[in-house]
Amino acid sequence: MKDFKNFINGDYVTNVSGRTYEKRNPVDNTLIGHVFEAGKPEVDAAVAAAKAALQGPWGQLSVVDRVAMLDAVANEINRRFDDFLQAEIADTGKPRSLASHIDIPRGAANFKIFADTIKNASTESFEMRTPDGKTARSYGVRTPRGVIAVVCPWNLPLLLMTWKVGPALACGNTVVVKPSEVTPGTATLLGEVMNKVGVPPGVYNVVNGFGMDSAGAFLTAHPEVNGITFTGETKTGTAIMKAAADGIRPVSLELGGKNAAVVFADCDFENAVNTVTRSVFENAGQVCLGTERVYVERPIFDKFVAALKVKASEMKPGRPMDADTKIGPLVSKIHQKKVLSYYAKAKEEGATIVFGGGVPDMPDDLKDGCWVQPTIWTGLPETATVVREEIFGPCCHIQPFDTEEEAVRLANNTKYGLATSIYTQDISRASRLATQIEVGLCWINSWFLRDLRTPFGGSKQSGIGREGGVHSLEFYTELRNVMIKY
Ligand code: NAD
Ligand code: 6OD
Repeated sequence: MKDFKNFINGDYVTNVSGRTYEKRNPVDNTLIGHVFEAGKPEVDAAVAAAKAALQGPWGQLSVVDRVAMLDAVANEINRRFDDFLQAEIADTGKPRSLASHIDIPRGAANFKIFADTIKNASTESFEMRTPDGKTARSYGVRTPRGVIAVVCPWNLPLLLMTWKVGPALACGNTVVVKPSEVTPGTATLLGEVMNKVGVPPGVYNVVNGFGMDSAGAFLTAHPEVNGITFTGETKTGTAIMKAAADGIRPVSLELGGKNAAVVFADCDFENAVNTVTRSVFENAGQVCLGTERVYVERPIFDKFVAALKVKASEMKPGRPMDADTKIGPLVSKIHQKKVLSYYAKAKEEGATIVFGGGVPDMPDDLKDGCWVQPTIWTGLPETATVVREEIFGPCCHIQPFDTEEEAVRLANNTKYGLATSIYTQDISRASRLATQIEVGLCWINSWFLRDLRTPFGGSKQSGIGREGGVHSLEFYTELRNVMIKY
């Protein structure tokens, strides 16, 4: 049985309230441990430690030394790869093959990339004549914003947390992280890494707990927090933006999506089917970039639906460590209930269920896990609930289209604007659509192919701001101007 404590000022601590909650394994619902919920006193202590650390040795480090420390963090995550892997798998139930391929390597890479970015970041400089005929030069200086609150979801816990902690620390800030209540493991473990490599106490802090009336709300409302970076649902982003309005704190928001894949008849069919299979079912559909709406040009519609059905039938659910497991459970009972309610709604609204639609038949020892079947629907109108709302499960609706204009209209028919993927051999058409479809991220003949130097973020209600490469500096630093009159 494990205790998940808070990590404040370099120490693992419980709480004054004595309040804990259970962390259960999504694979079989067995109890993994107890999480010490941070209340106001713990959040206050974490923010105070983060503020104090800005004035201590961390604030005095040269960029070169800070970069060396972040490289050491990445190396230590890699050295303890199996510990992180186990923690991530215990929290999420995701297949080992996936976590070892994406979550943990990216957890380390997120420190390396931003260490490299900050090493090479420059600012602008201008010379001008002054009214009295002299010369002046102005230049930009980037300074850390201060204490950054990092509020994270549960779907890619280490990846998404370090995606924000990496640049925040690289820019010289200190952080207080609030991991999702259902995935406290890797954020908590990262405290050990920080201590091991000598990151000064207070630079990295973790407060565990829930959102409303708990650690999340206490942290985002805290007046000594200088910026809030958040990944999660759009409605939570709305609440956080309101909290940030008090004190005029900047926010970076990476929010929900209802992403479309657009498949043209001239696509490389095998690539399109394989890639859409990944974008719909990977991580049991719990990827913000995942596809839940598939639009297929009519001549290949039936063939595509049949091929995706075969792929769905091959998504074998099972234990994370089994080599033949292709899909894990959902993250929690709460989320399973939500996704199954959408499965029921699709049926009620008249969907043709091509595959799935319920809970898979699992062996007795796994029956109590958070399983749902990979699911494909056709035949629904654009107004149907499962075509409109983000489900965050392994499911999609597939619909035919006849013209390029119709495909663009359908893809844009959503309040979200996170990601899209387009499948065609016609690169002119692909480039055209890439700007017509209203999203922050457009993949062509691919999906979730990442170059960490590029801007990442959503349009419309999928977010505010861009992170990645130098774009992260916009949020994690304050850009000042210095003017010298000679
Ligand atoms: P969520 O919004 O429910 O929770 C995210 C975090 O916010 C959790 O740590 C939670 O405790 C905290 N929180 C909740 N209410 C809060 C409040 N009032 N104040 C402060 N903190 C609060 O999201 P989730 O269910 O954990 O994650 C799934 C969602 O995240 C989906 O909508 C998905 O699309 C989105 N997501 C987006 C991206 C992206 O990059 N755009 C990436 C991953 C996930
Ligand atoms: O790859 C990334 O940097 C990133 N932020 C991925 C987000 C995935 C959403 O679930």
